[in-house]
Amino acid sequence: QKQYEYIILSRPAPGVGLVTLNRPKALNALCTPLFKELNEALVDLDADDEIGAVVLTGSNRAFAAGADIKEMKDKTYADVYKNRFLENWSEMTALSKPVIAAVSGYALGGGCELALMCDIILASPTAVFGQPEINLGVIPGGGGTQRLARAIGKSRTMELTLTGRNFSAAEAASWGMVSRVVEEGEGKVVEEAVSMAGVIASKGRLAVQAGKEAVNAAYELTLEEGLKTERRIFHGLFATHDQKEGMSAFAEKRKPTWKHS
Ligand code: CO8
Repeated sequence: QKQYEYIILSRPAPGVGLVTLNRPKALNALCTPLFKELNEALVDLDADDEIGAVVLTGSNRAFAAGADIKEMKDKTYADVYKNRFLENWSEMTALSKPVIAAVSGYALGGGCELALMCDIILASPTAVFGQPEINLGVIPGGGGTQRLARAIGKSRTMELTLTGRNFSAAEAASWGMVSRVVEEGEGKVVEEAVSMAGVIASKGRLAVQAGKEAVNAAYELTLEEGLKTERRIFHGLFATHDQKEGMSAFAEKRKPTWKHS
């Protein structure tokens, strides 16, 4: 297995990959080498036949406190434009397998945007979200204005982007940005996320991949195109072993055995 400096990789349950951001001294600030490792690990897990779903988490104190401000502060326009700064951050949105963010503590700036790039977000009651970039003289650059607006609507996103105020796990849940707030306790949110990932990993992988693809299409297409896309993907699943197996198992009152083919 590869050696990483800023992340920890583990397999806490069958079919589940867990990536833990591990830069505690900087509250998991997302420096370039950290993001490079994260992208590499996620691509490897996505290609791993043993893995059905991935959990991404940080520490109890911080999911991630944002992009690394100290790394960014002296960059010029020429630097960031020429080197296409942050463009690779969204590579993880191209993964086929679902990624669940288990958020505890600070998820600020790029940290909040990282959570928003995941497919499902679970939050601990201690989670603190925010897009504080306005306080640094900039705006979100990792999709904050776009993904947050789609997740919670224009007025709230505008307020949060322009005031930079933090928002709580309870607010995030009531606005539908996170699936739910789990019960209090250190490690609980990771436990819940791993358990959810385990459930997803126990399904047929092709159907899970198709479900993710279809839901994501809702964010890119018109309703008509989206419905058509959904139907095409649905139709496509009739070419799989797992569709025959899943429906036969139901008719025969037994548990299906997925072959992921
Ligand atoms: N970058 C670099 N270092 C950081 C960051 C950061 N974002 N956040 C915290 N740290 C460091 C601190 O400098 C400190 O280091 P040191 O001990 O060497 O002084 C250490 O982490 C601990 O932090 P604090 O002492 O500040 O801890 P507190 O508990 O007092 O405060 C806070 C915690 C409130 C989270 C505070 O650290 C803070 O405000 N951090 C900055 C939050 C922020 O503004 N984030 C947004 C950054 S901009 C951004 O993310 C742009 C996104 C770009 C696109 C992303 C694409 C996905």
